Amino acid sequence: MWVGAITLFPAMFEAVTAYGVTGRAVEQGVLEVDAFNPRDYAEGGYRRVDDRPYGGGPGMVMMIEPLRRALAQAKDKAATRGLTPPVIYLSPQGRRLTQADVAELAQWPAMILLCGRYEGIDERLLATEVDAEWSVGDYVLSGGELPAMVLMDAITRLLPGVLGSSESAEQDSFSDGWLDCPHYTRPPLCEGLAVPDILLSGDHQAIARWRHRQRLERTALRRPDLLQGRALTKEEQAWLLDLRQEGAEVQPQAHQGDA
Ligand code: 9D3
Repeated sequence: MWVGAITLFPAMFEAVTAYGVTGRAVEQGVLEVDAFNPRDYAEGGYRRVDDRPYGGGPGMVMMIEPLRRALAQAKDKAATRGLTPPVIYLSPQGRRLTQADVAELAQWPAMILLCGRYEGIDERLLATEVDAEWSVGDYVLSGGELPAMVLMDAITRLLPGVLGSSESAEQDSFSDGWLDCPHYTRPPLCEGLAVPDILLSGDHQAIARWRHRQRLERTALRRPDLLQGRALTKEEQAWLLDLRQEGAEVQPQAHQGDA
């Protein structure tokens, strides 16, 4: 996947391109990131990219022209590869990104990620240039770069060949959309805390069942919203009933077809 990043802070993207799973994807040529800095396309000795908002008020607004030229450069670069990427604007006004959205975006061969700073971008640039608008959550950040990197990281993990087979097998397991089970490694006893016996038993079927149940219980207790509207097997329903009888506050499962 080719990603063009429109950003006043291109160096921030080294966090993605130089480290870990995403860094390896860049080395493999599975991910390519080109940054385009509106500052490089700004005019005058001051290379201004922001200006005061019409109508008054605090903060500054990103100017249209430097952004338009940076976008045109990104599109030209993509075109040399036969690509016509959508322009995605990371913004608090966008739809909140989910794993399902990430999986759809991972199908594109290229995208241009537009990162705002200051109070935001002149609405006319957005109206004419932006194809989709995404938020990464309901909290206030200082700009679109970290959200763009969050999106790139989430997408890159889904690209063919990026994760090892053991890591990617996890993705199509039954538990997709549930919370993970607890994990343990050596030593078996640490400051009086033991690893659950079953994990040392060597009984792989029993271990799989225990993990399955842990996932369900943790999801029911911590993120009951993730279970709403999901069909559960008889055994899973029985586990939830046990949890409730142990005194936990677990919402009864809505059955498929219930409102
Ligand atoms: C304090 C400024 N706010 C006034 C009501 C508006 C505002 C402007 C710019 C809030 C945040 C930002 C910068 N944020 C992003 O560019 C951003 C973002 C975010 O802040 N939270 C979650 N997802 C995203 S995607 C882009």
